[in-house]
Amino acid sequence: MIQNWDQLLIPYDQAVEELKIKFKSIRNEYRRMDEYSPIEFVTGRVKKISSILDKAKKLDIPLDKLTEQMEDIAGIRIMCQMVEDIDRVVDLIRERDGKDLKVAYEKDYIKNKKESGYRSYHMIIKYPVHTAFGEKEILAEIQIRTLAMNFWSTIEHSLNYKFERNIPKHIRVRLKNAAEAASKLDQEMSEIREEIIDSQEVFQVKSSLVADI
Ligand code: 0O2
Repeated sequence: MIQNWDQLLIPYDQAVEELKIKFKSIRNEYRRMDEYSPIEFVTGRVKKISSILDKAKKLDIPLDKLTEQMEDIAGIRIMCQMVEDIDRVVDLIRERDGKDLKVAYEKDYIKNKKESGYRSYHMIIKYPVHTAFGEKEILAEIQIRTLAMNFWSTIEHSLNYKFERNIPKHIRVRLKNAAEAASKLDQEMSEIREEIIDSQEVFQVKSSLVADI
């Protein structure tokens, strides 16, 4: 039994806030230099207590081992426009290994998509948080995905919630078709990547000129 959830979750809250700022800053830097950013937007959350308890039960994690064994109590999601951008973001994170974070391991659900159709690149990191009571290293999961992958997984996640992880077969088949379509959309966009990047750089310069007037 955990007596004080608030205390347990404080470093996770802090880690999510810090990591969001760090990745948003990278995006802002690119934009300020009028360059194409591999990061489109960033979100983050601390898992709800009820979800932590459900997952601990599902994965057989004893509650006194939560902080060592549950990897996604702190979760960051980085959305990219195109699949190639994911590699750039992964490299940006790997470059920080041993600096402000440590990369524990990576899971490539893009090369090895899940049975459900889920695609995303996951990096499990160790992140030091400086709290009022000293330094604490926590685990966090960074999910890196395209906008199309995010669209699909957000919808699939809500259907899983609605059907309590028992999505009816006819909907599952549709979802798999939709996953294929999302993958095709990513491929098509990649084919015209250079043109898209050029057009967005021009568009960004133009909109900043308008904003200056
Ligand atoms: P939430 O609400 O997003 O936090 P698992 O065995 O899949 O339960 P594990 O072993 O921790 O989870 O690792 P995995 O497979 O890398 O999954 C971790 C997270 O990836 C999940 O967290 C989801 O966010 C996402 N994910 C994995 N598989 C799927 C999928 O098939 N569909 C969707 N929509 N998301 C997926 P949680 O705790 O399940 O959920």
